[in-house]
Amino acid sequence: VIPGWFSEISPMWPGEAHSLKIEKILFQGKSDYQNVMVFQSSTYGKVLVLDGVIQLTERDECAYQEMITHLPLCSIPNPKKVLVIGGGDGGVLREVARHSSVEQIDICEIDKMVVDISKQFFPRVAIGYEDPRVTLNVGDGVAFLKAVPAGTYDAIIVDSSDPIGPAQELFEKPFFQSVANALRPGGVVCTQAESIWLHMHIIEGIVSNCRQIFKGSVNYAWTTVPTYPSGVIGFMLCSTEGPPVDFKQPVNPVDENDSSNGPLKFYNSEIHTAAFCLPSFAKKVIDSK
Ligand code: AAT
Repeated sequence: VIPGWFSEISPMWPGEAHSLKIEKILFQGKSDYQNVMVFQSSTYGKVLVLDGVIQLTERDECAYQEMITHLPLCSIPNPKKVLVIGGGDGGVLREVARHSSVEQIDICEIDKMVVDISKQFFPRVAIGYEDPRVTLNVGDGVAFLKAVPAGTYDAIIVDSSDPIGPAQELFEKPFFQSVANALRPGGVVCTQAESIWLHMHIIEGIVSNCRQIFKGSVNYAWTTVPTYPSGVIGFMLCSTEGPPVDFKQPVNPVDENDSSNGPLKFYNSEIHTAAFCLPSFAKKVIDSK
């Protein structure tokens, strides 16, 4: 550990640790679920850390939040009801709100402290909560989804932390079954699905579960996020049986004239299609499942 630097050390990426220089620690606390820290970094703006793992930085959060949101929402016409699991910082809400067809945005975040801290330190992220279509539920996403009537949502976005800690069940088969049940026919889900460089074994498991559960299409996409482990992170995108969804061909562009949340910084339709192109080593494993 280098004095004055934050190093992201975890058994999920043994033998490596990305580091950021700390200018100032702004908050340190412990919620019922995890340790919460915010610091000012020298080069990535403010950083939110949960249990020692970086959740977002001001500089590169756009790459993650825009992709996890617009990959699913731009793949179907007229999404109306959207559910976000996790994502308590509000960044995904901010992105969902760019879609004028959306009428209802529900979010289920387990940790109220993440919501409060985001409102205090990350106003350009937490701005997502200001949209009147948003309803916040504080609780476990697993339990919340079990109680959702079948066929409720057009899209579900699972902006979850890593599978060590409160998010563990969000990577397991019964959770994906509740997601499929809560979606309408031809509805879509996008889940945080880790790194092709570090977690091929986890991805393999998710893909094989999803192929059994989602009878529409099952795809893996990825993006670059410099402050996430290995600098990339992926998403599992699936649709339920019903009107077919071709995730690689976006049909529902973001309306950039409605720019109350500022312009898009990362997402465009070319990068949408490109996100589904996989390096050969990953393609081989994912296609074989
Ligand atoms: N948008 C920032 C990126 C995140 S945030 C993940 C959120 O999921 C956290 O706020 C966490 O409190 C919440 N969460 C964890 N478990 C649950 C649960 N069971 N139900 C509801 N919310 C939950 C993801 C960062 C990815 C990091 C990659 N290394």
